[in-house]
Parts: sequence; structure tokens; C-alpha cells
Amino acid sequence: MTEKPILKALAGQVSDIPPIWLMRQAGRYLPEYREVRKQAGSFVDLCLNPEMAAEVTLQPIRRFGMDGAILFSDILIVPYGLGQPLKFVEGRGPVLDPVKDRQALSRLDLAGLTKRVGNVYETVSRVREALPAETTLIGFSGSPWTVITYMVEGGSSKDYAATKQWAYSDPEGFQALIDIVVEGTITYLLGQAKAGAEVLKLFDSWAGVLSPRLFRMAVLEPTKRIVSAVKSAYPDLPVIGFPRAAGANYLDYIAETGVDAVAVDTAMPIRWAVENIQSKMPIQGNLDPIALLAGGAGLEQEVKSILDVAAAGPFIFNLGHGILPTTPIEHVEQLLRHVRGK
Ligand code: 1CP
Repeated sequence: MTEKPILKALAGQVSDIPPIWLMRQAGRYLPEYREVRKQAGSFVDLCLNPEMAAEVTLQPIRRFGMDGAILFSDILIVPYGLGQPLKFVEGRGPVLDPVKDRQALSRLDLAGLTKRVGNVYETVSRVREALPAETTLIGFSGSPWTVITYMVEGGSSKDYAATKQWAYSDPEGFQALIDIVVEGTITYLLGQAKAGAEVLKLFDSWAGVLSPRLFRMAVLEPTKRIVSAVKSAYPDLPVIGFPRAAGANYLDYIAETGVDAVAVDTAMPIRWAVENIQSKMPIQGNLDPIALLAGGAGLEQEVKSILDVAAAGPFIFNLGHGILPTTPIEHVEQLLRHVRGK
């Protein structure tokens, strides 16, 4: 029987103190991260440098004793692995050479993925070796829909118009893009599993903007294929899905995709999540990252209202979205004291 609190929660066990980790727990709010970041060259260089990426993965474990370590990489490493030029521009975010139509698909090179991103697997094995016995190593990838928005728009987007237009006007071509990204994602996740990831998480940050038909095409079906491929190679490896802001679509997602647990976003009422999801599988979430930024009594109230409702069932405490770079470290400490009852 495992003694790792996150694996226990994912196996359906309830404990007095729920395990906790935070999305984007390695990052700019930590001075020790900014130090490594300065030495790394580009952000992509950092993601592909096993020594440095392992170091920043371990930083929040050393500082806070988080129950989970999330691999330091990015969801856009898969497009990079497919040969799509990628850079991160200070103040603007990711910039990619957009893949706009069916003709552009021939530029994507599935066969070259392992060679381009294999360093990430090396990071996974280094972290696994260095982690304390009670800490769970979480690997991840973006889900096809969210990754594809960046591939098609060429970066972050307000309305995903080019991506959705393509899906509506050329469904076969768009499906061919989904297929390539599904295959790349499977290869990438299996590489992480082989290297020692103990849990895999699928980030579908922009799952909340799709019509029911597109949700089926771009979220449910691809996720089902990825989970099924992971499970046929690693039947006991838990997969956490995060169809962020998908509202009532969470019900189809948990019924159909085969994930073992879901992360819930901040807008989802925790009581609804407990009644409709936690009765079927463990949940993770969903503190507002801005409440963590604010700290003080407001943070205490938000944390209490989540724990009171969700901690009686299988539960992992987390944020509802990534931690913000301006978050004071003392507020993270305050959160940990509260959740751990100290
Ligand atoms: O040095 C820096 O400050 C770069 C900022 C940064 C970091 C720390 C980016 C750029 N990515 C990351 C790491 C990262 N990204 C992790 C590492 C592990 C951890 O959680 O600590 C993870 C899991 C991600 C996942 C990720 N990247 C998502 C999904 C989760 C979410 O927050 O919604 C998304 C959408 C991205 C894309 C991305 N990466 C970085 C930027 C600026 C963006 C664009 C975000 C946007 O479009 O709003």
C-alpha cells in the first residue's frame, strides 16, 4: 500500500489532512526560480535542460513540502516537439508560427518528437530519484484542444476564432490536426510514464469555450483516446483531467473519458462538484488564485469553505487555476498552515 498522500487520495481514500500542491507552484513568485531562470537562456531552453528543469521542479518541494511535484515543462513543448517554431516573448507570452490550414499539416513532424523533447524524460527521472518518499511526481501535457488553440492562433487568444472557424468549416482537416496532436501527446505522456511519472495530468485550460458538438470532437473524443492509450501501457497510472470552466460538460467528461479524477476550476461551486463528481471519483481544487494573492481573512474564509465541503471525500487541495507571479510567499505558507491544521 502506498504511503504517498496524493496517490492515496487518487485511490479513493480519505484522510484527516488532504494532500496539497499548487498549479504553477514552480515559477516567478519564487526568488530561487528567478535565479535559475536568469541563467537558463530562453524559456524553452529551461524546459529542455534536465538539470535546471529538475532543480525548479524540486524548489517548491524543498521550500513548502508540497505533497506533489509537477514536472517543470510547458504544454507548448508538444508543438515544439512536432517541429513548430516556438518562443516565449517577455510581456507577450508564447509565439508560434501558426498552422492555419490543412496544407500546413505537412510541416508537422510526429516522427521527430521524441528526439526534440526527450530531455524532458530525463528531467522526470532525475526528479523521481531526488524526491522524498512521500512526494508524488506528476507528469502532464496540455489536452489537444487547448494546445491546438496556440498552434492555430500562433499564441494566446481572446476568442479562439481562427481555431473554431477551421473546426466548423473544414472538420476533416481539423480532425487530421487533432489526430496528429493526440498521437504526439500519447508519445509524450508515455515517455514521462516510462521515466517515472506517478500521475499524469491533462490541462484543458480553454475547454470552456466550445459548443457541445465541438466539445465532443475536440475534448471528449481526443481525451478518451489519450487516456485509453496511457491505460493500455500503464493500467495503474492515475490520470487527472482538467477541462477548465467546462461547467455541466464535466458530467460527460467524467462519464466518458476514462480519467481517474478531475481538477475543478474556481467558478464551479464546490458543493456541486462534491455531489455530482466526488460521488464518482476524487476531485482536486479549487481555491481562487486571487484569494491566495490577497491572503488574510479572505483567504482563510475561502479555504475553510472548500475544506468544510470537500475534505470529507477523496480530495486533493489545489488552486482553481495557476498561481500568479505576484503572489507573496507568506500567503502560500498561510495556506499550508490552514490546510494542514497548524
Ligand atoms: O519564466 C516564466 O515566468 C514563464 C512562465 C511560465 C511557466 C512558469 C510559462 C509560460 N509556463 C510555465 C510552466 C508551466 N506551464 C507548468 C509547469 C509546472 C508548474 O505548474 O509549476 C505547467 C503545468 C504549465 C501549463 C500551461 N502552460 C498551461 C495550462 C495550465 C494553465 O495555467 O492554464 C497553459 C495554458 C500554458 C501556456 C503558457 N505557458 C506560459 C505562458 C505565458 C502561457 C500562455 C498562457 C495564456 O495564454 O494565458
